[in-house]
Amino acid sequence: EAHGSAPHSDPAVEALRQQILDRLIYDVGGTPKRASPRDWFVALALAVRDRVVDRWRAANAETQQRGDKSVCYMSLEFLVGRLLADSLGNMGLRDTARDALAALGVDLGEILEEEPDAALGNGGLGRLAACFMESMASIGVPAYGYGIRYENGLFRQVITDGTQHELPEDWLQLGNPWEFERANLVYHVGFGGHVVAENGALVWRPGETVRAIAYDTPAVGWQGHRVNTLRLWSARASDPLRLDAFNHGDHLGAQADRMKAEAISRVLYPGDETAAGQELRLRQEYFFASASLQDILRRHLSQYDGVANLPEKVAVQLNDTHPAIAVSELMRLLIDRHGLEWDEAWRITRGCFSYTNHTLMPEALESWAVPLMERLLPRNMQIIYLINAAHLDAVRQMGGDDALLRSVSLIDEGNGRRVRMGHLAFVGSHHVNGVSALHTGLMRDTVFADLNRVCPNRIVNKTNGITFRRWLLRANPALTSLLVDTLGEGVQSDPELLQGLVRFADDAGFRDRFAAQRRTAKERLSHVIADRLGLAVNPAAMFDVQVKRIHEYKRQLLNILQTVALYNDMRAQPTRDWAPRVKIFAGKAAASYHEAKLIIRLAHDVARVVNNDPSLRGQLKVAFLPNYNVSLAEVIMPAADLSEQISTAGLEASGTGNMKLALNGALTIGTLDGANVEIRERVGDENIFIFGLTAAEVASQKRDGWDPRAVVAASPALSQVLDAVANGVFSPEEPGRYRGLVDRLLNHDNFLVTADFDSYCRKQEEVSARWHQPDRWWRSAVLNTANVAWFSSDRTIREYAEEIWNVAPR
Ligand code: DL6
Repeated sequence: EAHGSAPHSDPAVEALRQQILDRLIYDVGGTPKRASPRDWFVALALAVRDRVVDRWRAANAETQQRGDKSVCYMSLEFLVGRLLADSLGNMGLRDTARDALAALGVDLGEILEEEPDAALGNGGLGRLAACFMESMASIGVPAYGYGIRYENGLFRQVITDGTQHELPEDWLQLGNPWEFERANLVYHVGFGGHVVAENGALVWRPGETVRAIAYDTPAVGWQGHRVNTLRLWSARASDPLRLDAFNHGDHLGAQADRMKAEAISRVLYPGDETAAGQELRLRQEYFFASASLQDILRRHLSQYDGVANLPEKVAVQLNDTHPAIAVSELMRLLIDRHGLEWDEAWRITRGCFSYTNHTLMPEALESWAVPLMERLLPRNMQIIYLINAAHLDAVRQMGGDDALLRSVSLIDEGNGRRVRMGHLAFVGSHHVNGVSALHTGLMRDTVFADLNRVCPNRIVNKTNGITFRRWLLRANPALTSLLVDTLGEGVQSDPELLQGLVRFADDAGFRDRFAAQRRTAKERLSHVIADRLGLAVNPAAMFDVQVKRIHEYKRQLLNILQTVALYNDMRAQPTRDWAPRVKIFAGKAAASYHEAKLIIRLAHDVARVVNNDPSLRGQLKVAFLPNYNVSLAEVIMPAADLSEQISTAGLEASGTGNMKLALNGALTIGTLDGANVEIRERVGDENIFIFGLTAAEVASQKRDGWDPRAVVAASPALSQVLDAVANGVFSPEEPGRYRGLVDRLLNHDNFLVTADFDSYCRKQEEVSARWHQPDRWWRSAVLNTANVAWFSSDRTIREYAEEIWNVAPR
């Protein structure tokens, strides 16, 4: 055989083997003898992509031919992670690829590790967008995901001496075999300049124009059912080089325009503490909104005579307020470029858009200073004023008083005039949704109460979901094979079949098999902990896991303080039969979020003391795994016994890690917050550990005023813990390191850590007691997996399709 390996007897394997070799030789330019694992990864990815492309073309052609409505999911974030395992799994090629590579002397597992994560998102919101892309393809909803092709995704977290450092994540450094650069799909996006009257019309003359170039990545559905497009925009300068300046020796200045334009797609979420950072963020939002809408209109007009039927053919979902400027931009394009009258343009705009809210935290509700908008997007600002005038007129006609007008206005007059992007998205959409039942209720009752009054019935709920293909089938092959053995192959396609596990929950043999698969996953995670931290943990111990962004409202601090309390108790009562635990943390703090970074530091300081205390005899370990990303999540989720979902009630919109962990059989300890409420409804009260104040209690306690010092004084355990932390027991080299942190708790405690502490510790005692009864523990674990099918993102997408988008899955 020409390339030094023999043909395989299975024709499917042989075909793929040959295709991989061809790709290696003709695209990568390698030879089998000298190919690196990275070369093999690229060769395999390209071979798989070839097969995906045929389905992709067919799906697009069919949608166009039938005139089906499609969804445009606009999101500044798509936290995709790796794609090779996903594509192989969904195309049913995993075994074939393993054998084809083996025939070439290459190990598939090793090759999969070569792929860098596409980390084009911060956390839940971005990962939700990625799960939705997979689900839309899987259930046959024609869709485009629109976003930005950031050269640097979410930063790489490096921790030295407990301190987080942010390094650039250079995922494109070695190229990206999945994407197609569409050099012929280029749009111009303007910034700045002036609006002038010409021949009775207003014309925007931008001061600067940036080109948006499309990069397409196929999004493959389950069993290759459908392939959709993730279209990400890259920014290029219109004039990359000022040749005169260059020739006069100003080599850097000659490229300044290029740097400025390309900065738009350089990094995900540029720091916005400076005015320059804020402006860059707004440029990103407008750049991707404008390019995406121009693309949508171009595609529509290539098929239809006009834009009147756009709402029948396209549903545009705004993922949070980041793309909200699209509302005024579509108006601008329809009026200025396509010559529509205002009313018709507004009918089309409102007919197309719907908006998802992902947070009620005041600091996350976007607004832009009017002067910045006027300078950067002068025509859009005019249009926003006009939308607002019409909107406020309607409210006035309904009898709205000044207070109501002020509250529902798109312009916040209270803080130096700012455009409220949530209001713009709300007013420009036919539906607005929250992401869990509790969150949607709070939207109606709090932040959007007045808008809800003037636009009744616009707010609906769509509880989040996760794709089971990635978070169960791929992440947890051991559990999946047990499920397939027990419930049949069909369970991979139809999560409702998981219900069939209920009757096995009381079967001791099954529970043992369930626990045994868990053990496999825990051993794998133990190796990762040993590799990355040099820490030996016992896979038989309870793996108590909190993995998510580090944020005060998510209350990693509560977990750390409970860890210290447990540490104190274990030392005070060394002979008690403690449930051995490994406390596992992972997550990134925003670069400028000092309190969150201090929490990371505290976790490390506590870990150092606890992990080195021989008196515990290994009963308690603390591991903070650095650089949490999708790939690491895929290792942690299957290995967790206890899932920490302990946010201050009312503040976590939904959570999706809670769903991933419950699906893999972890028991939740949590507050009645976000989707925890709905998880409890499904798994049953006896299979979840709920503690703490409810959202209503949190609100009334804050309203009535409360004294955290009194709460601490009444809790001996908490007093002891805070004393130790404040006095440098965990930071002897800098005893005052946590004094400020403890003072903040005693004086303000905005996230009610002290208020929930005792209730949390009592619940943790119940958790330990349950761990001592393996029959009961594993029964609960099985019932978690059995009862969470509803949290499949296929269900979420079906609801969006039917109730918001009016799109028929095929
Ligand atoms: O909806 C996805 C995800 C929820 O599960 C989380 O509860 C929520 O915190 C997150 N929201 C954001 C919004 N951030 N901003 N802006 O990430 O959305």
